[in-house]
Amino acid sequence: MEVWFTEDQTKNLRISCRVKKVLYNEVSYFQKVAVLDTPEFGRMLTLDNVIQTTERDEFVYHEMITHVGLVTHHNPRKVLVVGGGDGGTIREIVKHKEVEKAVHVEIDQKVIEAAKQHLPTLSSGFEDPRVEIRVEDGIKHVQEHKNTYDMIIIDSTDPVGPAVGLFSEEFYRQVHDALKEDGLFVAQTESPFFNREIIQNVQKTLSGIFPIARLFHGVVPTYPGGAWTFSMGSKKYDPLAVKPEEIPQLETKWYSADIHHSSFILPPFVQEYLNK
Ligand code: AG3
Repeated sequence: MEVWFTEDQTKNLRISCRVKKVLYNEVSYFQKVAVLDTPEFGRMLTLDNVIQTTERDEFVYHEMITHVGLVTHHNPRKVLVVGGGDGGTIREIVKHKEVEKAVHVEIDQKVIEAAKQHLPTLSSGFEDPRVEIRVEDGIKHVQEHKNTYDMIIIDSTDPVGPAVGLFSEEFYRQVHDALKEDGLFVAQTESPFFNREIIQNVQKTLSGIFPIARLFHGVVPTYPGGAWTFSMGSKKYDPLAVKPEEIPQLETKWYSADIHHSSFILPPFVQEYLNK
């Protein structure tokens, strides 16, 4: 029997992948959590039938959501991750020796459990002694920790359901206040093709809160449209001012000194709607 997984990426567009085996399939308090083994992308984590990450293409997203900001900061010692229970973001953060503590706040214990059981190449970073995992509401954690972090990473799902609050102006102000005086943050901000309004709004909001607001991008084949954006809000450091020789040699497959800068070069159609 053929088994296929399908995500409705937009109202009019779907992605389907053949499934070899269903490795995990549970309903948590928040959502349906599944890990599927697929011939094309390896193991795949889905939440409410939305692809979160796959073994084959996760490296681009996880390297971009972490290294661009960590390198820009120069000396990130205390880092917070909100979301990203699969562990990919944490795995990249612990590659930085200067990081003394990485606090990981995930709202859904079942996502962590699924990743620990079935996504070992992502969840490996959880074992690092500098990592503290907390199963709680990221919004509340941010509200309760003022002036605490050098970098905050918002590794969220799409802005539907519980993640809506993670894209709000109020939350970005709280993130600003949870950062130290030279802190910065990075959030995943969806597709430049299908989520133009989200990107416009986030960038506009961040420009009103942070002295430096930037948009950069990478490629994630299993996400809608393939091209994917990230937004940075920074109190002091500008990612564009990082000199190539300051970028450390990290074990990466996508991020590099050249990619650091090229990822901020935006195609005219995006630049145009950002200027509006
Ligand atoms: N966060 C989810 C990004 C959004 C994907 N959207 C989609 N497939 N419609 C990824 C978490 C990985 N740590």
